[in-house]
Amino acid sequence: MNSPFLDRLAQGVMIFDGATGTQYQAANLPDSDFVLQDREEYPESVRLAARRLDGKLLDGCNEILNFTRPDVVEQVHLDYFNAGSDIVETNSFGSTSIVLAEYEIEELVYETSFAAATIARRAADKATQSTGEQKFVAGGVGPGTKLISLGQTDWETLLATYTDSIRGLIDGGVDVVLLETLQDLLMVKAGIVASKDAMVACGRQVPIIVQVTMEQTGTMLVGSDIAAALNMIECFPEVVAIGMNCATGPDEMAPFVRFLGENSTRPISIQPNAGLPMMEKGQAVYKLTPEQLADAHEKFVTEHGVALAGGCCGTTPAHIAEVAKRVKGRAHTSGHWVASRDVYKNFDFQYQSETQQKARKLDGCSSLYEFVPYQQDNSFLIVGERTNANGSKAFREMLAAENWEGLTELARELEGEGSHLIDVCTAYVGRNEEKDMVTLLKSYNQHIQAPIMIDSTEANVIEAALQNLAGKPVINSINFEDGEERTRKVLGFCQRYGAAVVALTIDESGMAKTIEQKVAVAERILKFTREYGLPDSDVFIDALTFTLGSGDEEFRESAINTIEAIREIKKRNPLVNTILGVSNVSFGLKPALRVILNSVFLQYAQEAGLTSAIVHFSKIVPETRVDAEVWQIASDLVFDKRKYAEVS
Ligand code: THG
Repeated sequence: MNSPFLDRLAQGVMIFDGATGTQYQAANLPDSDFVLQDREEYPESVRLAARRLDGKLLDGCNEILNFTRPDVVEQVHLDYFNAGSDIVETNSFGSTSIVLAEYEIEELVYETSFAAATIARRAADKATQSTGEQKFVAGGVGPGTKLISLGQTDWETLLATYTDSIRGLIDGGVDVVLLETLQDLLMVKAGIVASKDAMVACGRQVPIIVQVTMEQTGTMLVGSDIAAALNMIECFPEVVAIGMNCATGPDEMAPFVRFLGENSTRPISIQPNAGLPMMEKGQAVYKLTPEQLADAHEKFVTEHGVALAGGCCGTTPAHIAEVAKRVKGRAHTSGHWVASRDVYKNFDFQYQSETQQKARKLDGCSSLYEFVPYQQDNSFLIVGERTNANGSKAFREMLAAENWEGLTELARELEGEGSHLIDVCTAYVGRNEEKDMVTLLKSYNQHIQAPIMIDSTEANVIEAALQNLAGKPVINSINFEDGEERTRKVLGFCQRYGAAVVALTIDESGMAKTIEQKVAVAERILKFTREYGLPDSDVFIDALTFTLGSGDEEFRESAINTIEAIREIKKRNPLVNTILGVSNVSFGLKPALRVILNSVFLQYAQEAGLTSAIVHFSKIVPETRVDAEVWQIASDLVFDKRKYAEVS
């Protein structure tokens, strides 16, 4: 893709702007600037709103200045460009229906953003002329005032208004979309998906920068840690820089900047406040000097790979001038992302480059709260099986009784016994699977730390789940039983929402039985997942087994074939993950025997390269805790080593 912004980013450190709200305040604007008048030059919708508002004061609505005082907005941009900014942010922080509704102008989202982008574009073009260096515009979108993960708004509302806002920004000529001050990972996801939708609607692609806000507590406002944030955001190749702004000064941000420097595959964008606010005469004041901010950025750039440096609350053109003096244009030498810098010369919207995929350090999935690596030290990735309407009587009964608290308690139990992920299935005949999934996930979002594996075969259920899960979940599962259409649909979801996927070795002719068949279906699946831009490690191949409990002649080799298929799939595709619903192997047997057979099967599968398993973990026993003879009998069953009685 051709992007002058990315070309410039590849060359060296870029300087963002500083705070704008305080600049407007400093301009001592009269109240009349916060009243929308009916003026001929305004778009019809704005004129309509003006007539309806009838002189009402929209106190504190800086977005309205895009109509009433474009000269002031433009001057603030020019002040920052003149101070050395390479890129400024449009005056559209609150341009969503959620915020604008507080001023009764929620229908003006597109117009407000469009006007903001037009003004910043004009300023950037003027500054490019006057300074002789190319200046850029970031279309800014803020968090709004409602937290989606806490149920204060919903996916459709947030996606729709973010999309309107970003369409306005793109149509108005921005070079990049900047999602900033984000406090909730589901909000981040909605912002990214909205950016993609807006690009399609506008017919123009622009890169995305995401900046989250880390509170002094060490997490985002709703509790996400920095690893969960990075893990989720790295799903999206459209995001070209990841970072932080607001809440604290550079000192408090330093540990997270370090984390991003060590782990992020994307350049880092940091805009701290001018220190923590001090209260003086009922006013928040920020005390960090321009030199202190520049000192911090110099350290961030030299040690942690910061590539975009700016300021947030309390920073001024004087701060930006000092930061520019120190770090502007510096070659990128630090930060893990520098290893994949070539990406920025050859940027692709659909795919992470191979370099970027290989550089990815946070190989795993995440919940709203935490990152969970696929590779677990001394263990396999444990997926709790009991939160499943098909797999647990207790779950089924609580679902029928709509006992959401009990269902949440059950998930807590799985976490408590060591499950890294929770496999959730709400398919229950006579009930609405999608509605149950959404209700349950809303509760899990607030009470369960572990990431979710969405266990459903229905595309609508999977999509609804993805719209309600912050972080990066795993979809369970796809297969080719009904051909390729549904598989394509679900892989499209992985790309759109950011998710990993489990793929079963089932094709149009049914469940693969031989090693060769299982391996062939796996290879066919991987062609698809790669086509949809999924890194191999985000694919879990499930080579499935039939139960050995039936005693059917046909299935005697089922477990061996599964184990050998896993070995071969791992050998051919070392980065791919493998998974099994282990308890399947023992359906129909007595509970005590199931414990042994499951444990034996799991151990041999692990030795063959199995990386993950859906299990009832408290019922898995290690070989050392099982009577040797009993273990041997179960092994013989798995490996189909029948001993026949001598016929005399
Ligand atoms: N592969 C993938 N996903 C899967 C499976 C798989 N999801 C569903 C299933 N198989 C894995 N989950 C379970 C859950 C429970 C049981 C088996 C597999 C189980 N339950 C007891 C039973 O049915 O006898 C009931 C226990 C109870 O009622 O408490 O065995 O293979 N990708």
